[in-house]
Amino acid sequence: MAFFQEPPSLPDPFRADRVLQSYLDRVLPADVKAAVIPELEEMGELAGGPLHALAMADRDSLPVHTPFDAWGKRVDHIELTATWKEAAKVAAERGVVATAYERKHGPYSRIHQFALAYLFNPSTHVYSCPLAMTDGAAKTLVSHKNSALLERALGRLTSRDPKKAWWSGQWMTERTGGSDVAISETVARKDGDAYRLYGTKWFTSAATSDMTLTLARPEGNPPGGSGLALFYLELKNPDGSLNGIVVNRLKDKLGTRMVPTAELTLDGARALPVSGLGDGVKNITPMLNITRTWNAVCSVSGMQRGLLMAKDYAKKRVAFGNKLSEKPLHVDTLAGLQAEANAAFFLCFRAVELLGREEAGVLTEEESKLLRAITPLAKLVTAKQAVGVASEVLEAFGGAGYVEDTGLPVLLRDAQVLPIWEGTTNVLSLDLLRALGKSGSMEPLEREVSQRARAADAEGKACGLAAEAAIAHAKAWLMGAIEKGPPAIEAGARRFALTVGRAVELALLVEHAAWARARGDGRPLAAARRFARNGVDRIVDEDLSEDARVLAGE
Ligand code: MFK
Repeated sequence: MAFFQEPPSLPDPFRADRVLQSYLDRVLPADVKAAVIPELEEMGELAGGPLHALAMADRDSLPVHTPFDAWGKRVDHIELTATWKEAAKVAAERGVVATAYERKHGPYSRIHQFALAYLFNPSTHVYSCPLAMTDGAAKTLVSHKNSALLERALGRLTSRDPKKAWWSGQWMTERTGGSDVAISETVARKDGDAYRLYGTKWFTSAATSDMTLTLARPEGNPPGGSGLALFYLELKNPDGSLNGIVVNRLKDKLGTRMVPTAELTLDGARALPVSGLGDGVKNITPMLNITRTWNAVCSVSGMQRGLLMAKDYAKKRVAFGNKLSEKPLHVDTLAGLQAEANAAFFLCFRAVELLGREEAGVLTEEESKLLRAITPLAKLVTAKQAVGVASEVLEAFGGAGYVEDTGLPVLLRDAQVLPIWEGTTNVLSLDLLRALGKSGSMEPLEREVSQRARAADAEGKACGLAAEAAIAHAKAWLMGAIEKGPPAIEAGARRFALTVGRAVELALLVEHAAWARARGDGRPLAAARRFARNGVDRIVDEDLSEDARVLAGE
């Protein structure tokens, strides 16, 4: 009889996720856990069942932009995919954003919310994008205490009723650049009690949202980020027509293909200032810090999804006489990846924990400095891990990982955006330096590593010492670079950030390993050891600038 390979199947992503379960066991008080776990079980069943089945069946669908109706009238209708329509409904009903604002579990509410998002995300073809921006918009309106806008939008952004729920966009990028936002060209002209915006937004994710936050320069304002203002804008007029917005086209992207990313012209879009008429870049940072946290959560959940599939497949696929799960080299390869994913999980959820504490009003001053630094760190480190792990996951399937109708290549395509949007690795490495300089976050980071590392038991001690050594090396490098001047600091900023981030990851893993071993679970220790051997310290002490110059000039 001809051979046909049994395909991989996705286990229930909550029940199969021992790291998430063990983490929740450790950090949540019993009453919170009792309330949260049933919701996560339900989300796991949905994400591993009907949502995953729909996402697989709908794999090739794309959003479709219809610029004109049959009679030539400009309509700019964007039709979403079936997966996205269902994801919107489930996200509202299950409170994937709302949970954070209902705050039923005080400082643990963000853990609750992001655990839901973590399970939901990989079965939705990146519906996490509008959710992240919606969460970021809600947070930004709350931060700026604009009572009229809060009254108008907050209840909708955090609604559990799919018919009432609003989604938000985040329009920052213009043709002048996605990183250097301060040189944005959009202008804002006063019109009665509002403003009219004129300009082009070059990458607007989820252009089908109900509202957006965006930046524009009020006429007469000076150049630079402080001359921009933060505006609130609803996409539709009361009669359903677009609010001075033309959709020029949807982007044709490598991944996130269900996300309707549009190039827009703003031609008199009516908008309201959120917080004064300046400091736009600074005023939008609450949104950036939320979407960056989402990015980290989605990086980790994407890695975990790929590994669940690869491990399932390894138990089925036979080569050279054995299952892959019995092949030492395959097992060794997957172990290295699992260690990366586990370490990333703890860094990401540490950022989530601190955010929840901030919102519950219990964050200490030290934790506040830590949160400022850990947010860009978690985003930049986990995004890089997500791309590396996704690439290896595809390889673990051999040729099948490269074939579209297995549903596997999308894991890599969708991972590749994670180090790009919401601040590239380099921009976030520089943001970390900004946080260290401005908020004095280096010592809190060092203390974070040493306190966690010192929670190690005898078996984990060597890993704890490796984490402490790496962060000490990073600090020593920074001190030396400061003496050499800005070019030396900037050239080494990525290696510095990756070292600090990986040191924090290892220390958090070591701490959890000690807790888990005391309860008979040796797996986190195995992950910590393996992660330490994958390499934590990326610092290079030699001056590489001459090599860099020579190679750049090739
Ligand atoms: C999977 C889920 C994720 C889904 C997301 C999906 C949606 C995707 C949509 C997008 O991709 S939107 C585009 C995202 N764009 C970015 O993330 C921008 C990247 N560039 C930066 O982050 C630059 O660093 C920045 C634009 C902030 C640089 O601008 P400036 O004007 O040179 O900033 P400057 O002068 O250093 O900082 C202005 C102020 O903001 C300073 O405060 P002060 O005025 O009090 O000194 C900074 O300290 C402060 N600031 C900057 N970044 C901050 C911050 N404060 C807190 N947190 C931060 N992250």
